[in-house]
Amino acid sequence: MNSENATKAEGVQKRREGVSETQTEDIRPRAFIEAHERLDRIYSEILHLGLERHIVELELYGYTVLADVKPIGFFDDLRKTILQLGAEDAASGKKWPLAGPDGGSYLVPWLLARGRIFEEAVMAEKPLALVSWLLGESCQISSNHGHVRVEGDPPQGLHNDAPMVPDPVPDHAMTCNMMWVIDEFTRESGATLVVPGSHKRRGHPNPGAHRTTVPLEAPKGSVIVFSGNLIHGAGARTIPGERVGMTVYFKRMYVQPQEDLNAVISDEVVARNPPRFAHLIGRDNPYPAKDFGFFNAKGMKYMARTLDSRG
Ligand SMILES: O=C(O)CCC(=O)C(=O)O
Ligand SMILES: [Fe+2]
Repeated sequence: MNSENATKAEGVQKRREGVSETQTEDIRPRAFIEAHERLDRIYSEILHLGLERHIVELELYGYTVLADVKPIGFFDDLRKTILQLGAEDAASGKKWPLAGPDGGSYLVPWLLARGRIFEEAVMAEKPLALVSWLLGESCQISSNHGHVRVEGDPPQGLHNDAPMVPDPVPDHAMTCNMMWVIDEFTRESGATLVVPGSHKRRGHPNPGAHRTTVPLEAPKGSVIVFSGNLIHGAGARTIPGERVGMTVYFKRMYVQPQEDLNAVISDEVVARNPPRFAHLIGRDNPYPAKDFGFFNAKGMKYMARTLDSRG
């Protein structure tokens, strides 16, 4: 830590104590102190990992590209595993087409419940720190998908990742994505297309929005993090071969998950991962209450107030 960062960290320490020069004890209610501590943890992590530039990019453009998240061999392993699982789905009649029955592009769903490598990916510290900044520490995983795009299919329809929510969507992101760039993203390869800055427009795209997009160009081995309010969609691949991307889709804690990962991930898998993993898959989500019981009390710790949308 350099001296500038050390001073900033000291500032965090002082705030955590919550005591000003003239006041000797922190009189704030416990819930407010805890909410403040959550903000401090997000702040410290961003400084510690040197992610300040990425925060500015997320704020301005609605997306950012991270390098050096994992060694390149990790991305090779992800590719092999996703394609193998996709082949298994096809063999068992469960292929999930992304461009109609005649298209060749497909989705490989439920990844986090289908291999240890995905457990490691969702816990990667740099993208997870940015996700926590966008959605708060209480965020959870909605789904984990492989997106295989092939030549000849049209681009995906543009959308934001706030489906079923009418305009105007909330100012803050309710969801966001890690997009793991497993094959190089270029316009020709079928990179995700985005409308820079559209996360501020608080709405779904208008017809013709494709003319306003740019491709998210990024080398293999990158991880893109983007706000769920950003207008985006997979581009058309115009060269032979396959573009493999992997999303880890995150949501605020009160939002329904796309995949009920909590129901299918075993206690054994939870036990071999860091404590945050259990929370991320929804182990302690108080919703929905079951059998006329009250909410699951374990998740109540986040029901505390903060004025910050990241808290
Ligand atoms: O595959 C991509 O590039 C984007 C996929 C996407 O945005 C989605 O499925 O919601
Ligand atoms: Fe999307």
